[in-house]
Amino acid sequence: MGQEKEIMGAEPFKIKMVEPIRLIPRVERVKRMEEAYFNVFRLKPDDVYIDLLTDSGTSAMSDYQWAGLMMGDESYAGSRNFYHLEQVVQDLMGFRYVIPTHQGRPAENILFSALIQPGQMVPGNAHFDTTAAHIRHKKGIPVNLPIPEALRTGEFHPFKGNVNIGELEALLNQEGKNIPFFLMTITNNTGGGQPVSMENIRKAREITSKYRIPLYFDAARFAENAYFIKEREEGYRDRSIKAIVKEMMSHGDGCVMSAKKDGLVNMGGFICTNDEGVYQRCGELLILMEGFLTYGGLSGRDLEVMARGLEEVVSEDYLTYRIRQVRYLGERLMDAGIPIIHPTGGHAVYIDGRAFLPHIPQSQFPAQVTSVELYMEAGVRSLEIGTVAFARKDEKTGETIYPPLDLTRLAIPRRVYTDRHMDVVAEGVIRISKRKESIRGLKINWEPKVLRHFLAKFSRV
Ligand code: PLI
Repeated sequence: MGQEKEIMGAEPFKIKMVEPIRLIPRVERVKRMEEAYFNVFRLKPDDVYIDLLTDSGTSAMSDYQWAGLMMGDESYAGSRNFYHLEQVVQDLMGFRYVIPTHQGRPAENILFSALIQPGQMVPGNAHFDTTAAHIRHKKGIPVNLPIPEALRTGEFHPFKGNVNIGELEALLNQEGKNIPFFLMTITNNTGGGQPVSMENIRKAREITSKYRIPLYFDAARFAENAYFIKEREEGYRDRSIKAIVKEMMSHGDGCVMSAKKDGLVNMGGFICTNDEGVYQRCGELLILMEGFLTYGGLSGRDLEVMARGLEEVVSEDYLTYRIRQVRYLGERLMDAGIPIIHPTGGHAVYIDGRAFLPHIPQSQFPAQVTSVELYMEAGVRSLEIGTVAFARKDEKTGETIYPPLDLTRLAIPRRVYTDRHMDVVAEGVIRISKRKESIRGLKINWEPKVLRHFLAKFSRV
């Protein structure tokens, strides 16, 4: 008997509970979309067949997590579930202080309130929309420094999430005194869920240390990032995911975390820091905004399932299944000639809206149009991460500054859908592609002042 390879590749779980979904008829989908002002956030989930709006807070919990719900200690101060969470996070990430919050945004709000002075710049590889909005809310200036390959959607690069080291060094050299911290987002959600290499993290650490600038992670998808390092980076193949996570985090001073992603929970987050002063300032703000240090806006049972989710997410079997499913959808689309960000990232497949609907100008939101059409075609809800989300008016000239990428994101909830669901999604996109010449653009009729994509109302051009 030779060394035969094990048969592998199926989901590393079996399904214990199901939630029915259904495809409402096409005429109703068209009506629902018009009633929602062509904004997918305004759709009712009962009218959605396959919901790829986000991978945030949409994971299926395991039996181990559900069992943990019953172990909630709802004491106002000192809940034992907080200490479990603290121990898991310290063991996983190695940071000294752990502050629970109810999701990623309050973590950003509190940490940034503690660190940013008006007028300061916060560089990063790719800030997410809420992150950039929170930096601006503290009167700071978010600065994205992606590598050039990140903007070339069809080109392969193993670590498109990397920060541009040359530009980072130049900025720190020029503005060092005006920079409270550097934020490394792993994986980069805005640019395709693309990972950051260990080498890039290490180099960013070297430069930020030279200028005495703390390095924080936006760690929402840290486990997916670690998986790509193991898969693609020289020297990590034989390291465990946990060891890779520990090494990544050893280059940072702390993190903000939306546990709604790689925490495998429906609600939860935290801040970590090694700096006692920062911990104290954040703790005071936490009590003001979220609650006591040992619950941070969550019930004890929520803290427990978060601790258990973090234990589970670093399983290599789970991550192999997870990344493979995202890749499967990407491959189905690429085989049909659909322009997507290549390679696929950790949590989603991103269609390049301008390449997909080249006859629709960016001012008429091709990626938003794709998202709207996909709902009407197949009942699939996706999300625009492009012009609607990121275009801004230049304060001086009043001109629109367009983001470099206009993307439709198909974010895959964790442990929720099967490959057959992915086939339906791919089929929906392919059908749109066949009739795309007849598709028209959209215009905005109303928008709120911040984070307009959540609520904006559109109509057909
Ligand atoms: O949705 P929150 O407040 O738990 O987390 C905010 C947040 C911070 N950083 C990153 C990288 C995110 O992706 C993020 C939230 N993302 C959402 C909601 C998404 O749909 O991608």
